[in-house]
Amino acid sequence: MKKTYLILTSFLVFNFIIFANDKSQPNVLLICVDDLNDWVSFLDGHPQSKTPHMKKLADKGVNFSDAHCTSPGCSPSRNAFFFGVEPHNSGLYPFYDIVEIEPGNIDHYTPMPLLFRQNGYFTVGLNKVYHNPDNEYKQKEQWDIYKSMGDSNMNLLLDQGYVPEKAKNSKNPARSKAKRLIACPADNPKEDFRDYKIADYAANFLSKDHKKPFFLAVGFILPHTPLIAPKENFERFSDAIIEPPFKYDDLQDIPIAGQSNAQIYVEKPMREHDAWEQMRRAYLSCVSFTDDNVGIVMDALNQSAYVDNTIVVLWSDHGFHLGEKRSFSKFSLWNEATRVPFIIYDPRNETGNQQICEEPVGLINVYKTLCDLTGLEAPDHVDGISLKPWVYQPKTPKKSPAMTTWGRGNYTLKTKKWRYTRYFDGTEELYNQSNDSNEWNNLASNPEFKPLMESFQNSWLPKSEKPQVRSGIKLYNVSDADNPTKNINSYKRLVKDYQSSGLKPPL
Ligand SMILES: [Ca+2]
Ligand SMILES: [Ca+2]
Repeated sequence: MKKTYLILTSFLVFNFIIFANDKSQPNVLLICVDDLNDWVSFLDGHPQSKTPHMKKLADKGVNFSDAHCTSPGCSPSRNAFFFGVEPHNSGLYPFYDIVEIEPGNIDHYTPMPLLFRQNGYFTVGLNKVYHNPDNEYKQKEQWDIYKSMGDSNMNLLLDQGYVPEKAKNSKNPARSKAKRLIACPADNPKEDFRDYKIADYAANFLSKDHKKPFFLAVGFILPHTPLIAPKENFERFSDAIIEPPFKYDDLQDIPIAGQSNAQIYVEKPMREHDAWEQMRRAYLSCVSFTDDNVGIVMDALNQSAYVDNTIVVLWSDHGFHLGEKRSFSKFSLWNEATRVPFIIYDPRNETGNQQICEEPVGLINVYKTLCDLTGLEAPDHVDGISLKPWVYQPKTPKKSPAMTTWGRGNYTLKTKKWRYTRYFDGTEELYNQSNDSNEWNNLASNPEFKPLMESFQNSWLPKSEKPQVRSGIKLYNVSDADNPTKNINSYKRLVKDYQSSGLKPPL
């Protein structure tokens, strides 16, 4: 009996060592950035963006320059990413506390970190991987280590940016109810910031010996609001900030279901206080701070034993408006909110690295792509396709568009030439990207394009939609088949209010 046990143990140990040293089993480093739009120096979003570390990674790997989120909100985007399921198949359209969702809705899914763990990986999650507080969901099953780190007390330089009065007058502006619109530097060392803390933790992890292959997910929270970064990062943007392309009456040719996605309740105070430039400067500063932190992680990887055997994926959960379409932040189906930076660097990729893939791709495909690149089998419930053909041959033409969902019944498709959007009430938008990349001229009412729009509908829009998962729900900023009037009505009230303010109204 004892002898059998010993033989079995040594067999397991032997196998384990073989597995740990098996070069074909690569590590995964997932760099998850919150609310990062195309204002990065490896895309064409803003000419003043300064992101040398992310650019270095984009230049080294495959830079997917026309990548789009599955949903333009943290919670539905990240749920789709980590479960690998489209919102119309999961019913996870709006924001949730997924720990509160009733059994039978999502517990049959294998989240991405769990799949890697079940296949012998050591899994580490840092800060915002899922939407907070969803990191508690199956935390013990999914993660060997899960760490959350907060900012230390922030010493805000209130007069060196934009801070709403309500926040200024509060005892702790950075934690006040009005914190969302704070855009100013803090006179703290970088070590006080949570994003630096996790970069440092990840760098330390990468400097250590690990017996198993690892799946390391680093979740940076900036440039999510409040837009607070070290003074040093703000000082990099002392020049006047160039205004992004903007059209006053842009919303005029957009159906009301789409218009109501514009966050004019932020656009109005920004104009009243002439604060857009400060907001944009703060955004660029926060992006540059995130870039510094990505640099810390990448430098550590490059100096580590894992440099030749680690797949790096950098992505953001959705984009961000900074005044375009009279909107702020996310929650829309326009390019500003759907387009995301997306890089895959696989050191084994001799044919595709150092190239740009200009084909439209969706983040829903990351689950299957990572399975394909690491040799794991994706569970049956996972949607999307593997992007491996484009990772290895980035110039391969791609027929399928990238699709983004925002609430049940609202979808947008991005092809190389077109953006086609259909809302829950049947209204539509169509933009020709080859001469209207700002999406200013809605062609949907032109009968010439009717057949094209019908072919988009028939070929690519979902034929059925799972009902919205209801339990534990937090609904806001969605006008959709389940909540058709609330957001539209509040938008109409805001437009009226705007019109009486003396400012140039959106319509
Ligand atoms: Ca986000
Ligand atoms: Ca327009």
